[in-house]
Amino acid sequence: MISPKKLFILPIVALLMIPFDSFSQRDYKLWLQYEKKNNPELVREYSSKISGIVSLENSESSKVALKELEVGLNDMLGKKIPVQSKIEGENLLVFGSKLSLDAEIQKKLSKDFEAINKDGFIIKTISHKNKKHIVITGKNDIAVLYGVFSFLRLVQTNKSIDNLNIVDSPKTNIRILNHWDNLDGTVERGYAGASLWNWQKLPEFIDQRYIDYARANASIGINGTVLTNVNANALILTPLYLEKVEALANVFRPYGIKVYLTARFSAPIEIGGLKTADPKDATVINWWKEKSKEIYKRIPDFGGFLVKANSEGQPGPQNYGRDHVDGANMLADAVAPFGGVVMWRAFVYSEHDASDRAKQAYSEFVPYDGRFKDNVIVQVKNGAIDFQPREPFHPMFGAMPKTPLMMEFQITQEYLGFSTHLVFLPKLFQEVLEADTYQKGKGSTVAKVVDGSLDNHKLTGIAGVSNIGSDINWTGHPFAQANWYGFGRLAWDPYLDAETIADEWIRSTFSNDENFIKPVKEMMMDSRETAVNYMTPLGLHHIMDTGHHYGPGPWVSDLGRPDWNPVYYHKADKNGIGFDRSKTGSNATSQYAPEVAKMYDNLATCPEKDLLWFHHVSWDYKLKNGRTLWDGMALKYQQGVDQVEEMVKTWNATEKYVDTERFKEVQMLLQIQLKEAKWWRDACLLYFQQYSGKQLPEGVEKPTQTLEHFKSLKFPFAPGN
Ligand code: GCV
Repeated sequence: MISPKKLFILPIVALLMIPFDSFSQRDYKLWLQYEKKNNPELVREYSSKISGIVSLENSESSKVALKELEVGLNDMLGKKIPVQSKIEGENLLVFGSKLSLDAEIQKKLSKDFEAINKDGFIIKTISHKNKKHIVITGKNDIAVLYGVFSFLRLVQTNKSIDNLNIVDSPKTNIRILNHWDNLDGTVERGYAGASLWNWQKLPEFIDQRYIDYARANASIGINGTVLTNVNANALILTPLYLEKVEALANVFRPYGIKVYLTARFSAPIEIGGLKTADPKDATVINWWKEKSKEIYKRIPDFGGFLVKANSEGQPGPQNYGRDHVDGANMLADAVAPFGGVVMWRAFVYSEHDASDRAKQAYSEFVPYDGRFKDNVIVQVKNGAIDFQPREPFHPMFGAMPKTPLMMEFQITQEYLGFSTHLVFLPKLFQEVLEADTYQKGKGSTVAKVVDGSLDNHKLTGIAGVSNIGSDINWTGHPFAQANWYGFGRLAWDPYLDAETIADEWIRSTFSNDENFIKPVKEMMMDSRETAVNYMTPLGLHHIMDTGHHYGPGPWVSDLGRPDWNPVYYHKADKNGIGFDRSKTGSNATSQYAPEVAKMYDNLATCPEKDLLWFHHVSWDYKLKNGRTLWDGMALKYQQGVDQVEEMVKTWNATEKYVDTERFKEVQMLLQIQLKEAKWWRDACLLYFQQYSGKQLPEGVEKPTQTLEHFKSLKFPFAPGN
């Protein structure tokens, strides 16, 4: 018999025997869990179609693909699948690029090869010498790697692999993460720990994280990374750092990920010893040419530069009386001989321009249409202000047909509750991509602008401001991993819908059990609207607290620039609330195509979700549901809180389907979200009530704190600032 004392000690010993990382492994493994299938029938079914793996090539990328197949299939099917280099036997999983395939197979797939682009892949069940096999192929080994991940996803999500016939190509060519990572290891707007890049230990020390990062990105088709913050530091372009960048590029290459850097416009002065950074000055032009040559000597597949110029204090061509075209084209000439591109950001608004901030980027950039060099792509945020919980699509989309425009989404949740709030962003991304610009009549969606199909552009791209950091779970919140995943999937195919993405992600990350998937998917799908409800309902925007943007701050009115103050955006007064951007106001609506402008201009047709973005309406304005604006707004705030309560309940009911660590993590985070949703509701309603002068309608909980209390809250060390 075991003594009571031993009974007490045993669990502790057992606990100590668990390797440290098994606590965190699941979180760390992202959507590449490769969970063992517990359905023997399914295992039998898959095994019967994959009796062996045939790797036809030996490149670094093929080795990565082979390892992935071995790890993935062995883990999921719970047995070792033999690997061979020749097609001998039947029901083999054969992979390799076009030229490695035997002539007969190539011929069989010739139509499919015609249909795919450089990064596209084919996954097909074929009959070869009277034996059935599954072939994964593409025009090069990176495309094959994408095919391999896609095949593994089929198995991860319990899909059939019978008679496969998948022919898939990405619709954009630059699918890129923007890291706002500083050289000192901090991350601007980063809420998941420090920067992944350990500049001090590079180039000699290659953190396993770099490899796992590349692998995760490749698995969703991301093919580029900008390592440094757009608020740039010129030092990254010095030999000391370029050597480190080169080391990272070497790690990422087999995964098909190109490295890009941010170019500080004043670098020729700061690190080049020149007196000017004027883009028309011959010494400056030459300096960038030489710098590019130096970079490409180290990194032959270097992607190019991302530039934030003359925006929020960053230097740019306007410092020398030049314009954005002059600046972008000068850099474009420097990287063109090496096949590089320049991604020039359109996030500009000026303290010297008194016009509506939402109009400024369009006003400045649209006249440049058609003047940029071929290897310049203009990077435009999804909305005209700044990554708000909801913004109408940016009017530049649909207004510059002669210029390739790339989308900039923000994956990190600067204005959406940091990494503590569960907000599934693909819903937001999809809403923007589906928006109709009417540039060429109905159906001219933002997605068609971005994938180049509307105006026949060859250079296309989607960027996402990364939410990745050194946290064990990469993104701070286990569900924020879904935003990284979803971004990659939408960058590959901007027409995918958020629900499909959520489904894939849940299955690959947590479980294939329908009892888990259904409620969790619903929770994810509603989560973005929930956040809008408790933060900025009915078109409100930019009412977050100052600087760090953490929590509500609708009262802030004392910042140096009018357009940095929340009061600039909501314009609440005794008469009502909202920013009049219609014909009677700033006329920002006129920047859209006539059909869209008309819809937004007219109170009767302006979608209520965008109401206060475009109109200043009275507190008694009647909403479509018959409520007054004040009551409707108050009820939306309350609804947001109620929805978070529901999320808490939904999650609590999932305990038996999830490992304890992730279950608890999400549970704790949801409690914070609930607390903060109430904070948002109470602070905003108390503040706006001063102007509406009305009681809270029935059904809205009374605040338990005063407005003064909320105003007194200060967060000097809020992360990411
Ligand atoms: C990198 C917003 C953010 C800034 C960010 C800027 C940008 O203003 O608050 O942190 O700077 O956007 O996108 O350049």
